[in-house]
Amino acid sequence: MGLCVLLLAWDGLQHQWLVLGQWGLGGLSLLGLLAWQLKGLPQKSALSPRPALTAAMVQETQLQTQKFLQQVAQEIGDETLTDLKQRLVVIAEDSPRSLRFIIAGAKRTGKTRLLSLLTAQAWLLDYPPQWYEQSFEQPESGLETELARLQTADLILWVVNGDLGDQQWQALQHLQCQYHRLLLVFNKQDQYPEADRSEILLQLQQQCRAWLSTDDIIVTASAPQAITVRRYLMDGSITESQEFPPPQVDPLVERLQQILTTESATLRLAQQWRAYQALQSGAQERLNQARREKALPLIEQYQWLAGGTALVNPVASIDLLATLAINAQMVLDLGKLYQQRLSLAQAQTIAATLGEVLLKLGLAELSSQAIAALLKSQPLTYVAGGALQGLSASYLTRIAGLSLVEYFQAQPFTSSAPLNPERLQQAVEKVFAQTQRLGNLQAFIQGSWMRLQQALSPAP
Ligand SMILES: Nc1nc2c(ncn2[C@@H]2O[C@H](COP(=O)(O)OP(=O)(O)OP(=O)(O)O)[C@@H](O)[C@H]2O)c(=O)[nH]1
Ligand SMILES: [Mg+2]
Repeated sequence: MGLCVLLLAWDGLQHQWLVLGQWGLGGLSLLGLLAWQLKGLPQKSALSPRPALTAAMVQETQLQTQKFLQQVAQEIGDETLTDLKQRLVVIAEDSPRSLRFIIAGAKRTGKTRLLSLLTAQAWLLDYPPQWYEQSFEQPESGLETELARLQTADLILWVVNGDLGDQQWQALQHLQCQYHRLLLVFNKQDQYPEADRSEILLQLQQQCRAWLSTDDIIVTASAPQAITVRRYLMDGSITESQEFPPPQVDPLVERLQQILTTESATLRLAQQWRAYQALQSGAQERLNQARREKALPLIEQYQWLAGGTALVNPVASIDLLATLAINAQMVLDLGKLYQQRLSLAQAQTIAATLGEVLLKLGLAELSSQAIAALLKSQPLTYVAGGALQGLSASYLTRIAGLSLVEYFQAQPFTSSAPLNPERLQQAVEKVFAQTQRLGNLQAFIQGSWMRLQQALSPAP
């Protein structure tokens, strides 16, 4: 725009250059518009391609998994991990087996037709591949479940009939990050005229160029449409008939034969690598579960402590209430449970940050209001002020405690990593969203109120 203004001024001064100036203005405006358009386009964030998988890398992953299982076993008991340890041995043995090929893609893209053509081929191997079909639904909430169903595939043939949608593109990226071998099959090519077909192919190649070689994007027609064939007979008459051209899958079969001859070992390595990763996640889940079971009673203790204090000594502001609710000792205790090496000063910083997050997100205010509204419908009004503060403090302690559990859970084993306030905030948001449902809050209030009264009543 600045350049346009300059050109305008220059244009006014130099009359003899009028025509050229107008061209310049027009051109610059067009350029500006183009740049604006390009900038406005959503930028796809491409995951960077993984380095090629080697036997040494898989061995390293095996050792890591073994070590991790040992660490977890030390903490939660050997017997809880017996099955996972057995699985570790089975994966390492890697006994001969057929490779699993999954034909995946959106509905009605021609997967079943391809499957029947490919299973009919003679795959001259001791263990011919096993074929499966898997429809890819456009998931509304996350890709995870869809991708999990492809986890066992050694090779995925992803079938499209044209452009690759955004979600499919993301799915493919995630799959390649998990070392899944991918082939992109552009099927039903007979539906397009030659020029459009080349253009779509080029676009697919461009979209996936960071992690898929052009050899792995293959054009097929698994069941071409019938075409009308016109024959001119000797007597001058014309007959017309419908004929089905033969399927065109030869390039795909060739590519698959090539992969089977040259890459079988790598495909098996990748499957081993994924199996070790799955084993680690399995162990991590059990560890989280066991730690959570220990963390909950601990959080409850601090809940009653904060609730009781606020009930007896109501504080003047919501800020003070948040401070009272989050105790550095709770951070230390939970940190210890999650094998985080925290000093008292670090625990205090975390407690203060948590308090700030609760206030910043307006959660302290919000939960206090929600509790006040619920209290109005309960026969507790005679102590409403104290009750409101006690219950709010308990509730905030609970949210803070559960957020810490969420936060520590994602930290590596015995870590002394510095606090990441952003991740802490995400943990708080997640926990708050889970606990905020009305039924949960109501149940919490009923349970807590009884508990707080018990804590207050003088011992017999
Ligand atoms: N024109 C054309 N049609 C095809 C081609 N391949 C398959 N079809 C047609 O597409 C339709 C769907 O084919 P299927 O093989 O059942 O597709 P699918 O992906 O298994 O479908 P779902 O299992 O329902 O998701 C059928 O009517 C096929 O005849 C092709 O190469 N060209
Ligand atoms: Mg099908």
